Amino acid sequence: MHLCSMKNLMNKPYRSGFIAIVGRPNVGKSTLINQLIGEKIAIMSPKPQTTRHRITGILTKKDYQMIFVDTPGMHKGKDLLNQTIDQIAVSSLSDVDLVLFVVDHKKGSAEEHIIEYFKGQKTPVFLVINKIDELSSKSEIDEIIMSYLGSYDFEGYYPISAKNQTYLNRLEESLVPYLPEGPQFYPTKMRSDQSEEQLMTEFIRERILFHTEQEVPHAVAVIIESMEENKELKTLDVSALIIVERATQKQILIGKNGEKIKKIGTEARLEINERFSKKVHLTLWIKIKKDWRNRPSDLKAFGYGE
Ligand SMILES: Nc1nc2c(ncn2[C@@H]2O[C@H](COP(=O)(O)OP(=O)(O)OP(=O)(O)O)[C@@H](O)[C@H]2O)c(=O)[nH]1
Ligand SMILES: [Mg+2]
Repeated sequence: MHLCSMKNLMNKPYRSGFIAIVGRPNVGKSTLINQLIGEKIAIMSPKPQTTRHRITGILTKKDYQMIFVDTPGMHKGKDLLNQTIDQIAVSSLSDVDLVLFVVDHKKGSAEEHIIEYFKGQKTPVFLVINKIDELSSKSEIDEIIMSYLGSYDFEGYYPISAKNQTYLNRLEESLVPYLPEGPQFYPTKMRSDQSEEQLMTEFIRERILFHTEQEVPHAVAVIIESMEENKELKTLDVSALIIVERATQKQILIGKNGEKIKKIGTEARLEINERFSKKVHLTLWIKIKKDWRNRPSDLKAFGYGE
């Protein structure tokens, strides 16, 4: 054996790469990214279309760095906001080293629509079958896999439960060979490329998703208006604006005697306090902006789009 090949055996090359997580809304993509990197960087909710941005989660180990890209659930939406966020997911397919296509139950038309996007590109795709905790037997997993055989040449099939962390280690190990040799792109402690401000708006929006129904969650945007250290009280004073489309939605958010908005505010504040280890004083305002989801300038102002 040559000396240089011995050296290669002893010094494993560092690997680093980008892995996109795509799939239909609500299959558990954000839950998966949070569990993989061990920190909540993407909000999660039982409502479809929770994620609206391209969110980066960074996992750094001794031998490799994986940069996961969480994407909005792909579907054919009607309004401009939906088309914009669908485009974010589609554009995440290129310029990555690997794609994790997350599904839960059997293949439907949404999955077929997404598979069409894979056909035009060369990036390898893993089929990740999530929520296996909801299945009662292994044969149900086999049935799901069978329903995908023949529709695309997947690189591998990975049943998991993101919620219960089942088989996540196995999935992570299987990703390593797909990372090219490369440098550590981000500092070891960095978990996401989101700013504090972005995370705060998302935590507030998550609480709104939990406390509202039907069209309200989709009609809401949140922006931080101001953020200031209060030296006297040793607090961080944050003022956030919740945008809705109609007066009825504003009423729903306020709730009887203002109880709903109070609850949303308290829960968001507690989470922000804990996450940033700061005592936060949070003030929420609600503003009506008719049809903002169809106005390019509003979408941009509220942080949507690339
Ligand atoms: N039973 C079960 N539920 C899960 C699992 N993973 C995620 N969920 C639930 O599925 C729902 C959707 O999870 P998200 O992570 O927000 O899904 P998403 O794919 O990011 O959704 P969008 O952002 O809307 O595209 C939440 O209620 C999660 O708790 C799992 O492994 N098992
Ligand atoms: Mg999501």
